[in-house]
Amino acid sequence: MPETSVVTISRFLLGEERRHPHATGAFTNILHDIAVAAKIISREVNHAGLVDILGRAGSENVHGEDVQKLDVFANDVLYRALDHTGHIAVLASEESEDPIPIPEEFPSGEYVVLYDPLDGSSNIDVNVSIGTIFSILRKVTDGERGTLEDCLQPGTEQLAAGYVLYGSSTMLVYTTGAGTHGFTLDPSIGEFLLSHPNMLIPDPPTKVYSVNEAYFDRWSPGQQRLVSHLKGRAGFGSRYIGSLVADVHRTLLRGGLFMYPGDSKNAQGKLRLLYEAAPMAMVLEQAGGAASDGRGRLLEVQPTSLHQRIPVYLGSTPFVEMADRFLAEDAKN
Ligand code: AHM
Ligand code: MG
Repeated sequence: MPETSVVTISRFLLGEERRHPHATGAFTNILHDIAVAAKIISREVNHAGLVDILGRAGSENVHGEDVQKLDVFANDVLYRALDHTGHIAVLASEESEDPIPIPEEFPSGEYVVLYDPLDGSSNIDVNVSIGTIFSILRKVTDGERGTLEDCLQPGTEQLAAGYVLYGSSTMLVYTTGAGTHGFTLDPSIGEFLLSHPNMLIPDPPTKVYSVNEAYFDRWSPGQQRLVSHLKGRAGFGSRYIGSLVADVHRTLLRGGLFMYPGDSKNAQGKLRLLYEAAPMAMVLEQAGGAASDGRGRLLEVQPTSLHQRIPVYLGSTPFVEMADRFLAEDAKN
C-alpha cells in the first residue's frame, strides 16, 4: 500500500467534520482525545503480562512507583483526557457511582461522555482480550454544568458510540450515525489507521450464538427454547469469550447472535444500559445489524438510573428478530 493511501483516524475525523458545515470541531476533538486515551491504555494493557516482573497492583514496582489496577488506570486516563478540554459538560464511568463533574477550574461544554474504561478486566490474568466502551450525548439541561439528567438519555440520542478492543491488535471501532468504521493501531508509529471502512455485518451471517450457557437453568422458558432451537434444528455453532467487546467484535465481523439475558437471579442480566449495551447497539445497527432487550429496540429504552442493567440481544437482524419472537412467548404466559 503506498504511504499516501494511509488514512489516520485524525484525517478521517477531519474529513467527517468537513461534511458538516456547522461543525465547531469540538466533537472531532472529543473523539480524538478518546483515541489518544485508548493508545495509552493499550500500551499499559500490553504490559500486563509483565506484572510479575514489574509489580502487582497495590504494590510498588521496581521504580518505587505505586502500581495501579488496570481498570483504575484506564478510568484515570480517560478522565484526564476529557476533563479539561472545555467540550464536556459531565462524564460518567462504570467505575464511579455518580456522574463525574468537570472541575470548576475548567470550562464546561456541550457534550456528555459515558464510558466503561476497561470492560472484562477479570480476563486480564488469562491474557484474553478486553476493551473500552464509550457513548457521546449532547447536554440537554439548561444549567452551565451537566447533570445526571444529561446522562439519562435513550440510545437513540447518542451522537457517537464505539469501543476499543485490546486484542491481538488494538482496534477502535466507532460510529457517528453514518456507518461504522474500524481503525487498527499501528504500534510502530502510534497511529490508528483506517482498516475497516463502512463495516457491515455479513449477509448471510455465520450461524453462531454467543451466550453463557451455564445459566441455562435460570433462564425463562422462552430463552431456553430459543437456545435449544438454535443448537438443534437451526444448526448453530457456539462461541462465547465472556468479554463483551471481544464477543461483540466477533459478532460484528462474522454475524451471529450475542445474548446476555435476564434470568431468575438477575432479572435484568448483567450488562449496563448506558455505557455497555446502548453504544454496542448503535455500532451494530449502523453496521446493518440489530439490538434488542428481548422486547423491542434496545436504543429506544429510556434509562432511569446511571448504572441500570438490561438484557441484551444483538447481532444479525434476522437472529435478533428470532430471539424477540421466542421471548414474546414468555410475555404471554
Ligand atoms: P465487568 O464489567 O465486571 O468487567 O463484567 C462485564 C463482562 C462482560 O465483558 C461480559 O460480557 C460479561 O461480563 C460476562 O459475564 P459472565 O461471566 O456472567 O458470562
Ligand atoms: Mg463492564
